[in-house]
Amino acid sequence: MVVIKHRDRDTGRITDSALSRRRFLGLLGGAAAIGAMPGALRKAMAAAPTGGKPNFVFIFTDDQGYADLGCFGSTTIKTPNVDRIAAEGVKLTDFYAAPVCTPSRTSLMTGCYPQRAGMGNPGGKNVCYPGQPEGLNPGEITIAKLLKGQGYATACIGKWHLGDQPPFLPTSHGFDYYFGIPFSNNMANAYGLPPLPLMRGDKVIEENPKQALLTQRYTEEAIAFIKANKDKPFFVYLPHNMPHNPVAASEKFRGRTTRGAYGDAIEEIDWSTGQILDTLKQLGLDEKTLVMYVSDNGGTGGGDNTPLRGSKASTWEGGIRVCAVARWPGKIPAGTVCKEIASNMDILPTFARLAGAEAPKDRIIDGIDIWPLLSGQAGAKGRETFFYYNTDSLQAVRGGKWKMVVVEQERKTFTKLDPPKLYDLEKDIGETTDVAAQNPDVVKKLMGQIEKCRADLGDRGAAGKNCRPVGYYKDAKTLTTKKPKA
Ligand SMILES: [Ca+2]
Repeated sequence: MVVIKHRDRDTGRITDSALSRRRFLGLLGGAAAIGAMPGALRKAMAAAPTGGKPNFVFIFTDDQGYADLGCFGSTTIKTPNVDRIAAEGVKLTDFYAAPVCTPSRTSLMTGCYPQRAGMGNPGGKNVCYPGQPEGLNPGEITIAKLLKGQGYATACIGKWHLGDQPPFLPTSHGFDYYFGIPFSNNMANAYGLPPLPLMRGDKVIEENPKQALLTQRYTEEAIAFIKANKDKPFFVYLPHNMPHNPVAASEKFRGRTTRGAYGDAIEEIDWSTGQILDTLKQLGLDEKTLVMYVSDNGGTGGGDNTPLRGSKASTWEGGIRVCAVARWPGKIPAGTVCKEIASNMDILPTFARLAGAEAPKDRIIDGIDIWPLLSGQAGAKGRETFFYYNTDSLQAVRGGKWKMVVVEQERKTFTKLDPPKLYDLEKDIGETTDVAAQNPDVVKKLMGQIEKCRADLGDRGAAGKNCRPVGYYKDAKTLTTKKPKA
């Protein structure tokens, strides 16, 4: 039982309301119920969740389409476990990442626009390549470093893609443990590159691991880490290599969908997610753990981004707006939908706050604390703006329901638009009809934002005044070497 002191506003009489634990947790979980709570409790709730430091499990998929989850409308791929996260938590419809892997992961790790952290286009490339001297600067403060500072056990299991040289690896960026492939699963033999490395810590333990077994192996590693660290707060970052090309699923999942290997791989990731949820439940950690599931960018090839336009590697919504769900029983109200603008930059300030840490104060952090959104606080607002970059090209801005595009992309051609185009995403989520001419005031306001951002973060050919340097390692070499032909 939980007893709450309650002063009646009219009579001034103090009464006790006894609630069962179940009802109490139900109250904590209900957005509507928060408004009906006694004032002191409501205030405490708004300030911070109670009950010690929560665990975090952040599942990140690679190139999964916006519509390729049951809870985002898929009828061809079954994802009951991820759907359960949404049903028992929150679905975020307007969650943004970046058009491709490396910048997206930079945002997640640093709480910043990738350009801010020097990783918008490291070494002039769209993503990090094997043996490249550039990577995430060791001077950056990652979410893993922050949580480690709060006593968390931290693991990165899967695809890293923020540099494969010693100072850039997960174990140099705040993770106690690393297991996985440090870049994309296609960056190997077929592209004239050395064999694909599978690493544990900072050592290569295998070359060219079987792609079809990656999801299963990552799942086993994640579960083992959770079990080993069940008695202290932990942060498990699980960036799957799947469903990135060459996409593959283990035998049990092959042929399960009409969507080929892509659909099978997502159903296997869904199984993996179920295994993790089951483990948390068995260990009694459900109510102590925030689980989040997000794609790193839009779908491509086999992916389905309906109803969004475009796909991966573009700043059309289909390239950069991603499926996202989060669950924390008793803290995040069940079955809620958040349509406010949020992004993977916002994870660092949010997790930091929940863990009792502060986001870094000695540098610009672009992320905002979205706990009020996730926890369904009445009137909570998301980001006021979101800027769309493709490598170092500033292409669009979103403010409220409006998206203004200044550079339009058709395949690899970027075209500067003058005048810009304006889309009302509330009425026209597919970005079909330019309404700039009818809304000159909106265009003017958003153009001011674009100009500010251009000075701050830069734009093709012009450096931003507030960007930090990319990391550089002069003795860079690939983790594996090509075998001479026999
Ligand atoms: Ca990706």
